[in-house]
Amino acid sequence: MSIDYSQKIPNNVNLADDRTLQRALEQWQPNFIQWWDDVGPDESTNYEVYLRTATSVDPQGWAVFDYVKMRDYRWGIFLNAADPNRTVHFGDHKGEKAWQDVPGEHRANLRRIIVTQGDTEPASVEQQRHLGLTAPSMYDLRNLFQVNVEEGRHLWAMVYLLQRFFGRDGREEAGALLERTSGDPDNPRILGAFNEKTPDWLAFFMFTYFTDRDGKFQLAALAESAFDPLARTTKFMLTEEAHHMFVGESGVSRVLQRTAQVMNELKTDDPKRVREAGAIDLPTIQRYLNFHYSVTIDLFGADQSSNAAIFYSSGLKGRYEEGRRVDDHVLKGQTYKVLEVQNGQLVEKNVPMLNALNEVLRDDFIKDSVAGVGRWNKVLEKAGLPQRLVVPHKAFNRKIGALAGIRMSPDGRVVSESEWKAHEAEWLPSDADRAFVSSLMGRVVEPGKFANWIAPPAMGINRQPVDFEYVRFG
Ligand code: BYC
Repeated sequence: MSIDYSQKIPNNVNLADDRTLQRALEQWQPNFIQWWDDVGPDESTNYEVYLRTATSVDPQGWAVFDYVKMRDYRWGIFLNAADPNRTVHFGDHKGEKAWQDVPGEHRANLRRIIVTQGDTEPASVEQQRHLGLTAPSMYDLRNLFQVNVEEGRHLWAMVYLLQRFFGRDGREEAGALLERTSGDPDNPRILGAFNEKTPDWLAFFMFTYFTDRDGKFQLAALAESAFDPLARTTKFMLTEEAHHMFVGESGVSRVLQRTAQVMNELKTDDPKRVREAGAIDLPTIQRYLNFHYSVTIDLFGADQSSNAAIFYSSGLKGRYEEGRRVDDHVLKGQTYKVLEVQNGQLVEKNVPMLNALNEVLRDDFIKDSVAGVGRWNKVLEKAGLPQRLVVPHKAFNRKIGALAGIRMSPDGRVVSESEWKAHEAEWLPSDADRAFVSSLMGRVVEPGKFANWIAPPAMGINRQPVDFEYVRFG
């Protein structure tokens, strides 16, 4: 399973043995580079960045670090090792041998899932393209670029599946993945959160904490798939994804650490005074959290979805940690609680579990997210501050599913339109909040220096010192 780097496209799938596929991918490759040049990280072409590159899919020592110009990064196709005895372990095909090819009857659905997954990867690169110009440190700049090149690789992962298993439509879909653009009114990305802006570094950290975590849960669900190549490729993507969530979690922690320090120095919790001292006040951080959390939980789809039931029963997409659950893994006749509004009140109702699998995954995501917010609160606690961050109610600011469009306060009260209007600027980032955060975003890139609004990290990348030269500007 070692990766062949002597090829134009590094891979561990014996690409050289399939000349037609190799040619198709080699034709797509310059279009990918063109896309990277057009909408990838701004002004970064000549930078040499201290990046990790996958060298194997062995969890022990799978990557090396070195200086790389990003457009020379060796994007390639890396699948986890195959288990020849693997069987389908949920849904109607439970117990059958896992599929090495796409069964005709599931072709359209599988293609749709792979395209939706693939679409998010380049979208996030597009959303983050200007952030390098306002990096709070060289360390953070490197992390941004690491995330960007790996999202590019995740696009390769999905494009491989499309081109290898879906013939002509697969090639067309691979092309279209480079044509849609985040936020483009005429040809937008598929899912809502991937058309939002990521205009500043607080937004970037919230995105990598919350939205990359959607990636973790969706990829984990796809890693259960009966379609073995999808399972193997998403398993390896999860290895890379962990660092992205680390960037978000530690990024927000460091913002909080700096804010707490300023609050303690000034002995104040007055947002105005915290802002005057050049730090980000806690209510603004809470509003950013509310926004990114609510937009991200929409990514799990409608609370009741017949697609979700079909994806599960036909073996295309499992649950998070399917193998660890103790039930029949078929779920027929079982129920799950979802929320809806009746007479102005939120009520729970039981629905068939198979139709509620988007909600099941959303609830798993929520548990995991809340745990990390608890770790953020430890930063405040350690600083001796009584304030705490909280995740808003699940029904707050939703645009997808039964709760879409319901006016709801973050603490879970159904509110009138006028109450919503009166409080919106306390609950979600206002233009003024965004303008303030953006006013702090100067570029700090001398090794070891950090912008005033964020604390340095506890340690560097790959055991390098914090003041290591992570980026060499050409
Ligand atoms: N925005 O029946 P429903 C990542 C659409 S993130 C706009 O609930 P379903 C990453 C839906 O497509 C992980 N539209 O749909 C993170 C459907 O449209 P059609 C990405 C939405 O199929 C950071 C209609 O509404 N991976 O990797 O049950 C950086 C009805 O909805 C949205 C995946 O998502 C939305 N938020 O569920 C980089 C995995 N939500 O058919 C990367 C693959 C729903 O009526 N995708 N719609 O036109 C899936 O499994 C499913 O497509 C979804 C939707 C769970 C997303």
